[in-house]
Amino acid sequence: MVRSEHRITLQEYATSEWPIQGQNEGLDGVIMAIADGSRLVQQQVQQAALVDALGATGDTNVQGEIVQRLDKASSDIFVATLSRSGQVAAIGCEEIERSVIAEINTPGGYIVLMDPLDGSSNIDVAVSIGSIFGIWKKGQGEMVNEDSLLRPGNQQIAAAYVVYGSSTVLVVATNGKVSGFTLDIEAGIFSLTHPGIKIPDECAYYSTNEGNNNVLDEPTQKAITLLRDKYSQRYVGSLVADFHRNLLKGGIFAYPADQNRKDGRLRLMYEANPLGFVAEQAGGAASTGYQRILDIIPEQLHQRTPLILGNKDVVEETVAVINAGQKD
Ligand code: AFP
Repeated sequence: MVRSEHRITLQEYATSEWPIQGQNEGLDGVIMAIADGSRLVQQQVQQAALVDALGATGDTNVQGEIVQRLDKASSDIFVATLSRSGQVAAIGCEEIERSVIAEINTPGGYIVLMDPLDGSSNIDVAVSIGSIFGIWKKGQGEMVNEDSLLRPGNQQIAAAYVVYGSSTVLVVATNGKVSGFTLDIEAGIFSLTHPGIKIPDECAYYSTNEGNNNVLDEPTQKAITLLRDKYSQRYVGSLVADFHRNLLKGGIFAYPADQNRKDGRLRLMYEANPLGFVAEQAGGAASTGYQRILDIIPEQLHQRTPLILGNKDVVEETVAVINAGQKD
């Protein structure tokens, strides 16, 4: 296959774009650690059925959900690559109940919260899955402990996610800039393929689990019906894949609270906050239905939240319908 012109590699981009004006020193190391880990996870995802790595471990995680063998493998991989980077002081992870604190409390450094493999129920059926990362910077000289991870999303300095789909794409958001890199599997190199991502003004899709309709309250049902009347439905069941499509094509993702899930389904610290940050940097928005996601003051590492995420105008319209209904 003939390749087009030389593309900027992630390594080249990382060294020139991060750190930004002398700030965020070492952020390039964190992003490269995520890229290194995602290459290994991509290989495992691709090979899983051939090397008998599909299926569950037999354990449940802190949320009471079944842990897939690839969940565990991905968690181990990213903990290792992030720890090795020397830039990460603490890691919070969906698959690990307590946070992982680096042995040496470095004076600088980053705090990373991650969902190492999002969309577990899609692993065994060859449907797109992904990894999600929120990145915070700890204070100069600050000693981190478990509570240090409970920072609001508006203090993130970067966020990233990877989609393992028909291609493997890493998207990184820093202040005001969202860039996408595609993995050349043969060369093992990520190159810039999606510079300056902005959510298109036009909303094409809505993504929600329509099977939950009967357990939504009336205002939320109304808001979803309005989305159904205007847009095409696309729902993969891996947040990261649904979000990626909506980011590139224009769309809104909604997993609101319902009778069975009063606090919502998705995790604040390593799903909603990072993707909310990416959405905002790309011109979009993220809300619980009542509050900006990034302004939530977290209480627990694994807490859940309702999530409405995507095109700013459509998120705002949806939130307005939900709120108007509550006042009736
Ligand atoms: P799993 O990792 O357990 O498959 O959950 C995936 C997820 O957290 C998120 O990626 C999806 O958007 C959402 O759950 C799908 O939930 P439903 O299966 O209830 O629609």
